[in-house]
Amino acid sequence: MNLFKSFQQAFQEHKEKVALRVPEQNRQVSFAGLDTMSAQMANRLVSLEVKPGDRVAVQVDKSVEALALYLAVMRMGAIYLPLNTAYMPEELAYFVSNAEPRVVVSKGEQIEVFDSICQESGISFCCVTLESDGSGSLMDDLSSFSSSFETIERANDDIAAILYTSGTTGRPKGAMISHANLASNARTLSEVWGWKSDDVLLHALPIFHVHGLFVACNISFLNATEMVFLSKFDVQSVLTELPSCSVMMGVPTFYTRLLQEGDFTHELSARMRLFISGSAPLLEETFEAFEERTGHRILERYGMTETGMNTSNPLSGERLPGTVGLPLPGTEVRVMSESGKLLKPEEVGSLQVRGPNVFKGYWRMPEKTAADFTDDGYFITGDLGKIDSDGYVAIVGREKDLIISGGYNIYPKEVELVLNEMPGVIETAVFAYKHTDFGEGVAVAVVTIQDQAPTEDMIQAYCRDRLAAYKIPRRVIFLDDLPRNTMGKVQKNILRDKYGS
Ligand code: MLC
Ligand code: AMP
Repeated sequence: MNLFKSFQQAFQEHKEKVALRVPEQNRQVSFAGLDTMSAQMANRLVSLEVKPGDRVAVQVDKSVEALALYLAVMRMGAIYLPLNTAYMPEELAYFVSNAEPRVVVSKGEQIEVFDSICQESGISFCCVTLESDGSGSLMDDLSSFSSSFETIERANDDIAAILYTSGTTGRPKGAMISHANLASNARTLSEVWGWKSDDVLLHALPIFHVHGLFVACNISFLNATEMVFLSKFDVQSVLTELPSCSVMMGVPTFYTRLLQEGDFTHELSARMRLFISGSAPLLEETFEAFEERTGHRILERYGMTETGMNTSNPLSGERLPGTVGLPLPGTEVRVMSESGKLLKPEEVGSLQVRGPNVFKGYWRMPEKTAADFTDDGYFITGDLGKIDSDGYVAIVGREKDLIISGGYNIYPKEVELVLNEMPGVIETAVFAYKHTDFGEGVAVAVVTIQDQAPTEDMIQAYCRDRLAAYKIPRRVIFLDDLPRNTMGKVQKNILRDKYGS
């Protein structure tokens, strides 16, 4: 069924309860208020001729209204397609031409970009605006729309959202996530994390990815619990709001940044019952320093855009640093050898997952979908891992060529394809270097044409015009040749060893 029905049931039981507290705007929104706003937005989208199954692409700043829009799209049976606000025009053009949305919601400053995408691609969609302060054409006269909306029936396998995730070919793929995928994950996580009716979640993540949207918001909606809604992770705001919260979710960078603050103490987190980390590896030293400072053992879990959450360290029971915990109830995790043999405890191999949380496939890419699933229905994650004899999963590396920087994924191929087109560049190899704040940073080795070689600044400026800013290589190394093995394949391990620390 439509997941929104489960949310609405909870909202109706807690109409006057605070759903969102926004300290930066000194504003509170109740569950009744959120329900009304999303109903009016759903009616507005209907007036824009959005129908069930249509895509609504959204590239806006984090706000109460943006979250209500997510609910509006879900309740009307359309497909929500969130886009990172850092994406540049060329990246957006690809998403739009691939997804063919009926409506695009963006900031006013992006309207020209989407208008020209519309003209150049020949795909017709309607553009409306939404600003970070909640103004914009989406909101104009919103109160004139009915505040009731009958939730559209959806089958379990109907798609609720498409989230783009880049691939090793450099061509992003739209992961189709169903109502049932989202529902099962939100219910399971509520249970395993012992969600309480008086929990208050400190929300400082972006809402265009799985972590901040599906994990954080869906659990809060399903249980009708309050979120303290910060526009972004700002360490001072987090320190100010922490004393009134009981749960926080973050990428490891959140925790390393908090630890750098002398003001971050045990007392400040006295009401906190749970700090959750994911999206990137949490260093054991961070786990230990955090426990020493606050008395809390961070609960690390493991997930993906395609699968939602797969494993979690336990709420009660041993939280083992360096592991991502146990498979969630209903989710199967296995480790396979290259030849497709099931490996024994402690043996390292390819991590594969199966369960109600696993997505339906890549939008309009049946071959890519087929390639990423085994015959018996396991999704091949591209992560390398092992499982110990107690069932704890540890991620020890990646089969896929991927950099995770501050919780954002960067596929080297995507950056290489852009730079290989740059005048004066012969070839490039993008790899990760150790970054104290983001865990990994983006480095590039560049081979240039003599006498036409661009400078480091020119390379970064070229990327800035074409790629989201977090993908720009911050370390540039000029080489005469890239290291290659006898098959001619670039040896990124050599680059990482030499230039990656
Ligand atoms: C910002 N910048 C980054 C970056 N974030 N560069 C590399 N990696 C990052 N993660 C760059 C900006 O482009 C800008 O560059 C400069 O840093 C300052 O930008 P900022 O916006 O002021 O940065 P800041 O607010 O400090 O952001 C850092 C951060 C943020 C860690 C708070 O990146 C963040 O919220 N990350 C969370 C990502 C997330 O939600 N991941 C979940 C994916 S879901 P310049 O050059 O323009 O100055 C998933 C599944 C799962 O993975 O398991 O959860
Ligand atoms: P994304 O495609 O953005 O959903 O990122 C998914 C990837 O993030 C996974 O395949 C892992 O490589 C990584 N990831 C998520 N959680 C963790 C974690 N707790 N530890 C290590 N890697 C993680």
